[in-house]
Amino acid sequence: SLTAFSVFKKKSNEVEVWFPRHISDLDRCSKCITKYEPTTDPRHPGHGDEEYIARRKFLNDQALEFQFGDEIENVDYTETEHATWKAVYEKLGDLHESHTCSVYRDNLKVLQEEGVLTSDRIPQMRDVNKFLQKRTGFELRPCSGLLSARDFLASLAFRVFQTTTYLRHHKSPHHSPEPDLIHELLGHVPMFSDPLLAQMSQDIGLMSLGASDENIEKLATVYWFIVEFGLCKEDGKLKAIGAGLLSAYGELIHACSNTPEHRDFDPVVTAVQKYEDDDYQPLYFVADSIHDALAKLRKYASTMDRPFSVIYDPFTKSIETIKSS
Ligand code: HBI
Ligand code: FE
Repeated sequence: SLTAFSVFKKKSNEVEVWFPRHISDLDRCSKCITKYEPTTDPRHPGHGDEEYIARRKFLNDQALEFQFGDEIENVDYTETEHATWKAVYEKLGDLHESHTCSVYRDNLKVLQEEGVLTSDRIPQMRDVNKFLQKRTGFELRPCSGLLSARDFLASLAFRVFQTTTYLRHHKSPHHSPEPDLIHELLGHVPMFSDPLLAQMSQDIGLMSLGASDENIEKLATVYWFIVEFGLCKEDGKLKAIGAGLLSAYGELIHACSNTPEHRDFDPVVTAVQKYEDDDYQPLYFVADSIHDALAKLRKYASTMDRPFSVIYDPFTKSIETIKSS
């Protein structure tokens, strides 16, 4: 089948990388990379647990079947899964006032008031989508694990967030080496409810379309340090804006403490910073605000070279390109 990696269109001397032009093309953007598989990696808390591995595979296989236009199927979560959800939900709640930004707290409150996020039950993706639709037009689409950066970022261009549907292992509720549904729902969803964070995510996605491997790496790194592990300053204190922090009790405390290094967010510097993906970060970037991060990112975007510019049409959910002269 065709993927962003396998299709190249050759025109005279130029090689043009295939990229999705319409939201339905995201059916071809589901390439997973294997890292931290519970089947083979002893660092995965589910390693050796056959029941967990089978459950994760069942949910991933179901996610892979999803095609554009399908109604998202409800998942019948087990009592163990609901209990894991509840444990994480309640423990993270202790840090909300002290460690999370106001955008997060405000949106989480609305999600709770509308009954979309409750501690007792794992919400269904369809119900979350109804909420996001009226806030920012972002939508969750089921995916089957860690995607290639190229496919993952391309989805953001269409305000689509590829979402895992399995949960972390019940013996390790406060840490997961890979994205899981708890990370997506408690970390990302309240932030994608914010118009500026939504716009910033879509901007990163639009910049990624047809970009060189080198630029994809830079954009993935910016995404990592701001959308996943970003901090901002509020009332003179460090607060989390990144979903990887908002969904991880231990690292949330670490990130806002004096232990790690903190530097001002600057896309030019951030884009080439090496990062840690199997331990706490030794370094975090701090933005003045989400507004400030978006402004800096837009300035950075104008310096990224591509032989064409990209226009997103929200009415048809499609991309037009204009050749640069
Ligand atoms: N895939 N499902 C999923 N979720 C992520 O958060 C994710 C991904 N693939 C790549 C990725 N994040 C990172 O490389 C980002 O920095 C782009
Ligand atoms: Fe994430």
